[in-house]
Amino acid sequence: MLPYRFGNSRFIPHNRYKTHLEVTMMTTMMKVMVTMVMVTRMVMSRNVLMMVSDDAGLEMKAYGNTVCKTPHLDELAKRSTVFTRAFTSVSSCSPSRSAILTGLPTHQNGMYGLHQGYHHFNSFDDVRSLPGIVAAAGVRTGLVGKKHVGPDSVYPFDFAHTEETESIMQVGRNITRIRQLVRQFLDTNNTRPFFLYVGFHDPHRCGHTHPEYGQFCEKFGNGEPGMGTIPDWHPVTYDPAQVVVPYFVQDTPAAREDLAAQYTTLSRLDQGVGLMMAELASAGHLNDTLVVYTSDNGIPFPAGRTNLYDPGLVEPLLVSSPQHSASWGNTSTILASHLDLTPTVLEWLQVSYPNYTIINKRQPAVLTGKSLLPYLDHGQPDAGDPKPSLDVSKQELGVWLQDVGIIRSEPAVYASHDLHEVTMYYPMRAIRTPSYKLIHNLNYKMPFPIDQDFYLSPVFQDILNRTRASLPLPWYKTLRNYYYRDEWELYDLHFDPDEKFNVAHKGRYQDVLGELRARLWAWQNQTYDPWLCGPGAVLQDSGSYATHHACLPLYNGL
Ligand SMILES: *[C@@H]1O[C@H](CO)[C@@H](O)[C@H](O)[C@H]1NC(C)=O
Ligand SMILES: *[C@@H]1O[C@H](CO)[C@@H](O)[C@H](O)[C@H]1NC(C)=O
Ligand SMILES: *[C@@H]1O[C@H](CO)[C@@H](O)[C@H](O)[C@H]1NC(C)=O
Ligand SMILES: *[C@@H]1O[C@H](CO)[C@@H](O)[C@H](O)[C@H]1NC(C)=O
Ligand SMILES: *[C@@H]1O[C@H](CO)[C@@H](O)[C@H](O)[C@H]1NC(C)=O
Ligand SMILES: *[C@@H]1O[C@H](CO)[C@@H](O)[C@H](O)[C@H]1NC(C)=O
Ligand SMILES: *[C@@H]1O[C@H](CO)[C@@H](O)[C@H](O)[C@H]1NC(C)=O
Ligand SMILES: [Ca+2]
Repeated sequence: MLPYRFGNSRFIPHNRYKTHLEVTMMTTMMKVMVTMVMVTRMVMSRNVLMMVSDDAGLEMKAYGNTVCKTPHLDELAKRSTVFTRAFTSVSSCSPSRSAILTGLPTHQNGMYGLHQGYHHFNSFDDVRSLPGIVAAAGVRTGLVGKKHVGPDSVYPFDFAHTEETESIMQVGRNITRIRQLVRQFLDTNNTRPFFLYVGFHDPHRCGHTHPEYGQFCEKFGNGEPGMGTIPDWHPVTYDPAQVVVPYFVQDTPAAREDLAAQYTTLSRLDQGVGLMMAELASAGHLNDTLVVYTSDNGIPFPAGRTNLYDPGLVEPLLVSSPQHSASWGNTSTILASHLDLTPTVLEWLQVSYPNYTIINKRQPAVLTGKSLLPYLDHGQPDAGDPKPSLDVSKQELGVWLQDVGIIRSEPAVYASHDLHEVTMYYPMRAIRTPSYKLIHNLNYKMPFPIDQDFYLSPVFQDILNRTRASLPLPWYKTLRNYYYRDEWELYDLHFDPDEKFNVAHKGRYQDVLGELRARLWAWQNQTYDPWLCGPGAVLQDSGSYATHHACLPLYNGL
């Protein structure tokens, strides 16, 4: 047990935001503490290091992958609660990062798609994000690496070295450069609490923008002629025959080579995470900093990034709290969402969410996520199984289905996707419980769109080539059913964790479908989703409908 752990997180000393009475109470409590030196230090500071990787998945030992070598993430997992059912709220870079930093889903914060270039999506001007909220409470904020959100007024950082100020290759992939910048941030002023966000660009693909460095920029800085060196990186290479091919990727030589390249880039990310932890330790902040590691969206493989299937939504999530060392290395199977990260950081820093409205709505913006700190006390010993497995027999499930009330009591996370690139309009909404996934494809009459980056990837080219040439394609879908989706997709995850059989039209699932649709609709309504009434009706919420919103029918047959 750490000397400064009081057992109740509400009583963690933090003079800056406490009333005089609370401070007096806590001072009294502290007098009974034996190790005064540590306590005094902790009183001064309560910090956050949030590390967000780019398109990384579960390729690490803590999530059952023993082929991809990630010793530093493994180390971090040993001092974290490992959330084995963590989900992004949208599987697209800028929208996801905006949701992480605001606690609001993409349709509520306005970041409907990518921020860069001609996509140019931005959050609404009056949205409040973590860096702005905590800065107002005296916390120093820093961002090193990929930002990919805007406008600056919504996402202000005191210290920022991003793709907007220098090359993303340097601030996002050169781990030596990242380490130098993080050290600079930690050295600048270590008397104020800080919120430091490190946005690794690894292991994002780069075949589309920098093919000279390989499909995943796995050669950048590896010391070979023309590649430069990254002094802190020791590349790890893999035999394509050895990689773990996930169920949603075709098992072909092209896909295996793609995965092997991804693994090599993951070694740079992993070593970067190790460097960040070493910097935190040498700055003396290992014991007063909440460390969060996650990735923004699913891996850039079929059914992954830009999809709301689990390969697109499932994320690694390690939360390391020095206040919760008893649960270090334990797993938590609660459903965690990226929408929980803003409430988690706010609780840790003891800053409350501001009371304000977005786009002239009469109701204040509310966070639909939850703080994860209370769950750090309820970890389970590692069961070694990251997949949902509730051990419900078919018979039990029959009973379960009849009692919709039980389903209602199941926890849920939500997802909302509108675009990725500006041309890729494909709005989807989803609710996921431990037992079910329901996806609403609003634009289901159109083929699912493919982004420029993924299009050129070997794994997708292989699917196109094999489909065109009618060659065997050992994949769990066909190109046609990947493109054309039903309006409602319901998956029974106990029997079908790979989401292969849509049961939305099956009679015995109609109660579940109705229940999940109602909950999804209520969440969309609560988060002011402009897509609330699609595709069969039009939302009216102003003028004479200002006080009672309505979905007015289009008679379009949908
Ligand atoms: C953090 O706290 C633990 C437990 O009290 C202690 O063993 C360790 O030395 C501390 N580390 C630092 C860097 O202060
Ligand atoms: C460090 O932070 C304190 C508190 O906000 C401030 O008064 C001081 O000027 C800062 N020092 C530096 C070197 O930035
Ligand atoms: C990475 O950054 C270090 C420190 O700035 C620099 O010396 C090195 O050349 C960079 N490597 C690449 C590949 O750009
Ligand atoms: C973590 O797991 C261990 C067993 O490995 C268990 O004894 C302990 O109670 C768990 N801690 C928490 C906080 O759940
Ligand atoms: C938020 O602000 C509004 C408008 O000023 C006020 O009516 C409401 O009571 C406030 N809510 C809270 C929880 O403070
Ligand atoms: C796909 O086919 C094109 C055109 O024949 C070829 O250039 C490319 O190498 C193939 N790619 C894969 C991954 O099979
Ligand atoms: C929809 O949201 C509005 C505004 O927050 C709320 O007043 C209303 O009760 C909600 N309707 C439903 C059915 O949840
Ligand atoms: Ca991404």
